[in-house]
Amino acid sequence: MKPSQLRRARAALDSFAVETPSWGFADTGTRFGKFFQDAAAIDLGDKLADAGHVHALTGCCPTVAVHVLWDFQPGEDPKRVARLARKAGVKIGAINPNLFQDQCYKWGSFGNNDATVRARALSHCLDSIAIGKAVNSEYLSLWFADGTNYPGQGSIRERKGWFAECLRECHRKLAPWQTMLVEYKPFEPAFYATDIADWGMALLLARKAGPRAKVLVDTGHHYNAQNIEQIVAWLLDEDMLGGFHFNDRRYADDDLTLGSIDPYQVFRIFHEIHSFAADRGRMPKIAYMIDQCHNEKPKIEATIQTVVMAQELFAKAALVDHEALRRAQARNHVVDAELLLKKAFFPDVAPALASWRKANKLPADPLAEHRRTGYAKAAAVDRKRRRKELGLVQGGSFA
Ligand code: RM4
Ligand code: MN
Ligand code: MN
Repeated sequence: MKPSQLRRARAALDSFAVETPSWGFADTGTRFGKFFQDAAAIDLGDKLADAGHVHALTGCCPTVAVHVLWDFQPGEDPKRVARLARKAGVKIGAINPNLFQDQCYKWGSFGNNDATVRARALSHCLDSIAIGKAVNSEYLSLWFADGTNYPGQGSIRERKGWFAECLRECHRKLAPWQTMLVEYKPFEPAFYATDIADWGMALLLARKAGPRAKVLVDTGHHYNAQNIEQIVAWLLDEDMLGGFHFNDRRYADDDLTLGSIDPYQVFRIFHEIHSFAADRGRMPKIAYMIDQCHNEKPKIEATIQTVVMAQELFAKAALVDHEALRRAQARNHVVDAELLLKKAFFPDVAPALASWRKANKLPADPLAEHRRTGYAKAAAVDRKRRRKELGLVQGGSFA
């Protein structure tokens, strides 16, 4: 790498952090079942410890997203959770309310035709905002399983109205330093009409909610032919891109590890962000988060693999020569323009990562270092014993 490229890649790495999800360390499964791992986290303490371990190895994951229902015991003191996180060397990141698991949500949450259920969902969101305030979390991350399965089942417009109303109420309770992220997903669990099915719906609802509501792009929540980087560019241009849920997919919401199927797509997404930053003279504020299911891979290894992949692709995208690209675009030099992207994508950025890690006193190879520490083996022994002592049968909810 040329010294100027090294500098650019290093600066990009300095500006990049990615949030790990608490549920990425727990046993998760498919709709058809779960396969358990002895080293999987049992409780929030384990999840935070695992996240802290990943951060210590990568230096790039200072916060952990939590799911209120899965991670917080009823009546849990949020300050205790914040202390637990601090002890593990991380902070609590996005707060994810759970609006899909309780029986009352059979017919939806904010889109439910029963006003008492909508009120209950809203009050859970307001509790989540209060938790966020108590632990200094900037983000409330909203995903809704709401939708209908059959034509005629519900009034599409009425449900839209209920969503707009409830989201506005949520927004009213945000602290000035908090942001509300609205996630979209085309289908599942609703298979006819998901209430927030695409980025346009999320954008409109976020706009109606208020200025601190933004759109969250989960990379897995798109159809195969959809151009995700174009959506990202539009959201950036509208100042409406709030954050990402990173994962990869072959079909739909497969939650595979980032870049495992199509690293070039992730590169192209990052390129749009770097290109926006180059035009505006500043990096936009974006919450980069992982939302993955590690059903077959060891969870910590999969998380490290994801983080390193994200760093590599972010650094590569920083190497695109924006001025040359502009010139090529102005002259309609299609081949040259395309090659400028490829020229940044293919070279190995390992030297930049190595020098960044060295400067930050981090292990040269986080995955190898993780294996060397024996952390996962020790966790497996400890957690297997604790499960037995607690009489825990692995299972229960999704994470
Ligand atoms: C959804 C969506 C949400 C995640 C749930 C469990 O598909 O991606 O972000 O919290 O799954
Ligand atoms: Mn998601
Ligand atoms: Mn998903």
